[in-house]
Amino acid sequence: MPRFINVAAAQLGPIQRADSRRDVVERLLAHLHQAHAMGCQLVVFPELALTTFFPRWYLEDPAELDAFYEREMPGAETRVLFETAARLGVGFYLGYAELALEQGAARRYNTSILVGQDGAIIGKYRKVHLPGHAEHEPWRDFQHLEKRYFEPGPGFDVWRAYGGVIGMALCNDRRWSETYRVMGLQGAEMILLGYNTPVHNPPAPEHDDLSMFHNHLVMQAGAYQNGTWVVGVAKGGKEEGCEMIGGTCIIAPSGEIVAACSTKGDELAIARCDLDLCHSYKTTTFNFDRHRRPDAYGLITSRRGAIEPEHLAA
Ligand code: ING
Repeated sequence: MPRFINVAAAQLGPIQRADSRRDVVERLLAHLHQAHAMGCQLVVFPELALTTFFPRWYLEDPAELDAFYEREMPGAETRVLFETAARLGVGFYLGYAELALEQGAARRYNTSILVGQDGAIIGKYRKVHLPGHAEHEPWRDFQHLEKRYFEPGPGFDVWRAYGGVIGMALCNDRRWSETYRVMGLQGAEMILLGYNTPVHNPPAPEHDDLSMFHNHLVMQAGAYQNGTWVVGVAKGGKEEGCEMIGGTCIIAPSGEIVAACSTKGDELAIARCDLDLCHSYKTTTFNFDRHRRPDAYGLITSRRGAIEPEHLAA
């Protein structure tokens, strides 16, 4: 029995600071309804899909900062997403800023959830790789304070859902090969990830012209090297003066991009994903049990003992 998921990669254009949760949820609902009309079972939204990318600012007022987080999920303004999912039979992945009370303390995470076609939460993921910096760095055109506003998550999981094995990641996670391998070793057949990526990277402006190349390079490699589908979904366009890349796409286990957005606004890229295509790679080229050698590279798990280039060692 073939296992297909009709997936909608639901790209968002900019979310400005003044846009309310209600404004944004209306856009997400439009995506859900359009995806349903196109026969999709799963909709993948971007990272921090309910607010503007607020880590671009150094916010000193705790109340101003906390307003960007969700204290409950679903909450009053997002419940309609879950109700609509259940009514239409269309589940979703949603990225958002989570404020959790754990052992009486407020903990803040860059989070995503996977919601089933019945509107129930299947799993939650908290971003592992937090890029940027923790202190105000005024030299930058804009800040990237994820290390200040979020705690790192504990790791990567996969869930049995949608007839297959689904994993989640967020944005900078996609640049690290370990992200895909850790989920690949757990049997991932489809990895969902949203991203908010500025074109300009202040520490390395020489990379700016390659931002879209790097975006696709890492996701296509991750898909192929682990025989898994990868769905990468952008929040793109000029958001509070900051140009963000688009590049939303659905990538097959072959590493090929099979669907992509061509704008930087609210747009669906849709593909009929055959989960059994994973088998062709997981049982041959990337048959981990037959070909992988963890005994040969298990010793090097950190930079300890790295050889520095001569000019750096001086
Ligand atoms: N954004 C960026 C990302 O990893 C970044 C940060 C941009 C890192 C450019 C390196 C180069 O796509 C988030 N939110 O992680």
